[in-house]
Amino acid sequence: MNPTDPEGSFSAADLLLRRLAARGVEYLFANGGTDFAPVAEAFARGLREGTPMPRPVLVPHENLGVAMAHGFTMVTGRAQAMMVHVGVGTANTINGLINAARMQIPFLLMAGRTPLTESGAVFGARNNYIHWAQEHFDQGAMLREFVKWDYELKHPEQIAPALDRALAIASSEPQGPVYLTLPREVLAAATAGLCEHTLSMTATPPNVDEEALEKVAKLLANSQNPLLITANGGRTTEAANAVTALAEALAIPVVHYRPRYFALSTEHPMHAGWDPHALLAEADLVLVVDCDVPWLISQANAKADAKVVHIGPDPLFARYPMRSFRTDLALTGLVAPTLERLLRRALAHAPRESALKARREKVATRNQAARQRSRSGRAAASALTAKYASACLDAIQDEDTILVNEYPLVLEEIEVREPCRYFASAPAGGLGWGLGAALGAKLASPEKTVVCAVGDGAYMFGNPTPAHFVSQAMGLPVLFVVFNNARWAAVHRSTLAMYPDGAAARAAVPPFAVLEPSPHFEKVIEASGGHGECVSDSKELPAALERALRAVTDEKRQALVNVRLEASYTKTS
Ligand SMILES: Cc1ncc(C[n+]2csc(CCOP(=O)(O)OP(=O)(O)O)c2C)c(N)n1
Repeated sequence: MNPTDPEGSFSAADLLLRRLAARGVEYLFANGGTDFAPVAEAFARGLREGTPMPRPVLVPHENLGVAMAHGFTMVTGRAQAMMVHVGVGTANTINGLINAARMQIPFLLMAGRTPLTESGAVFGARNNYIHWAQEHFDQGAMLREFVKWDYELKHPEQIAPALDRALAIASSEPQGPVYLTLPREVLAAATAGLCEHTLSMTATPPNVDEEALEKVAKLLANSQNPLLITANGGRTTEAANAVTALAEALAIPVVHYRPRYFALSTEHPMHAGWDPHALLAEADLVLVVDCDVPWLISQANAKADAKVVHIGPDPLFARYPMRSFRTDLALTGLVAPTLERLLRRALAHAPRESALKARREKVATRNQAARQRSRSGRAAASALTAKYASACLDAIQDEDTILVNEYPLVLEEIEVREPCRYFASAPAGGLGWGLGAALGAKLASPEKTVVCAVGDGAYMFGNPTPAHFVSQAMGLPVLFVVFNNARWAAVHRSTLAMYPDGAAARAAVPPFAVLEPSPHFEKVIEASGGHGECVSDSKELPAALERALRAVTDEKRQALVNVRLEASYTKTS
């Protein structure tokens, strides 16, 4: 084929776009360079010919693009793809990729590869000075630790098998990102044509071992004080329902420790709050459900005679170099089917209903009292604290809201009864996730209101100008609420925790933690047609949030409220 002849046969890039669409990839997040020429050409041809292809989303920073794909998939469960520019673009994805890997988010990351050939004899060969310096000995090496699989396309005929294999591996449990590099000559080369059938399918999830399940069921039926700790137990509606059913039927208090999803309604009688450490002192059986860090060993531990059971698609978190929480049993399985079967088996052991009833009442009373205590003084608008701002944000959200939280929300103040509408950042803590994740969530659920809570630090890590650009360009109105304390409080807190009486604690200005003068973030969003407000008087916050919400829901414009918290760096709280 004459490769420049648009009427010629298919190039590998043509097949790439068709194959992604055929495998159900709806969006191709993209941040291109010289490696994109065959893909750009194929896309224009496909548009002209009405070929089904993923919808491109141009994202002017790679980390934001990965966070968007993450946000889309955390809401839908459907893996998406991104293509970035060779090694330099890949380098910019790695923060988001680490977050996605630790959250087991299936995701296909593709990158161009500088043209392999120098002479110009092969179509697509080097024709730009950057093509030499951009070559890597091993481009995948920089992210290999955080992908399940990586490969470089060697030949155009590999498009279908390589993409099918990549997506199948990404979507098989435990799920995660994969990486494929695409040399320019290979992308531009002609292929024999389409391959219609699927070559690799997602593997079935691990099935829990019945014998081990029976052991846990017996422990559960005989336990006087069981405790369930989870972080990801609400990853899907089915999983959240299964956790709730187990907790209800067997009167198990459920702690969400550093949750990324909510498994139980925050108002559920068995919802035992956000900190497991005190409850460990009484628990004789601890179920650790899809939870990488169930407690901090430096703070507390399970009782010596308690049994600890870890449950999840990867209950050992095998990709974590060290993780030594006591494990008497580890059940490999998806949360929903495993807990459903565990409940059936535990009930078959006929736990005493009178004992369950007494425990249910005791746990519910204690949880209710704790909830009331932590929400007391909610309405007091005297100080513009993170707690007060969280309560104000809570007041403007309802069952049709998706909440994306990159740290600042005080969870005690939040009322969320439905599964799969609260999402928080990955345990890897790669800042810069929130803005993109919220935009991805909005892309996935245009009918929902998406509210994104970030600190001023997280906001700046989130590539705000690219984020507001994408919001406007793609018509994705999100309400961003910046909890602005003009500092990196977490960084300073960690210094104080290690050196409570040290020089840094006594310093007038905390080292490496002050973000002053604080920018007018509300003006950044205005540059992309958004509604921006700054609030420094607590009494004005509810009305400002209402106005911003209306801009999002009624005017379909993105909005930002810059909440100037009363936490100057002279205070340590
Ligand atoms: C990419 C990245 N760089 C640095 C850090 C270290 N870090 C953890 S929390 C934090 C400060 C976050 O500031 P902000 O969002 O304003 O929240 P605050 O701590 O003030 O509550 C930093 C810099 C990180 N987690 N990720």
